[in-house]
Amino acid sequence: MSGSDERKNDGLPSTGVVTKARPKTKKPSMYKVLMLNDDYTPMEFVVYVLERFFGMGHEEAVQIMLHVHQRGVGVCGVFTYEIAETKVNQVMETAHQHQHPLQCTIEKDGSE
Ligand code: TYC
Repeated sequence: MSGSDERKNDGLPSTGVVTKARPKTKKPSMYKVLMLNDDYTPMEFVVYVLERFFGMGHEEAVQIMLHVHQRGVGVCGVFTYEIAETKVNQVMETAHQHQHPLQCTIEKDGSE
């Protein structure tokens, strides 16, 4: 290099990576995926959605569906923003395909 900013042979400026000594250790914010009740979506369809997109077993899916049916809203899971957004999109897309008005939303998780 002999004081210049060029490599031995290629004549191009050399490149480098600047690294920070102090690693960032912040945990990502977490987001709840909420399922909302309505009067028209069949119970079996909600159970199917919970099993398919939230990896729930049948018993758990039935419990969550009944909770939403009785209380109006329930938590399907807590995820990073990108995953939560994907889950909501998958639920809304599938509900729309089947012409059900099922609604799902994201809420920032308070317990951090
Ligand atoms: N209330 C619906 C019914 O009686 C069932 C239902 C449950 C719909 C949960 C949406 O998120 C929901 N068919």
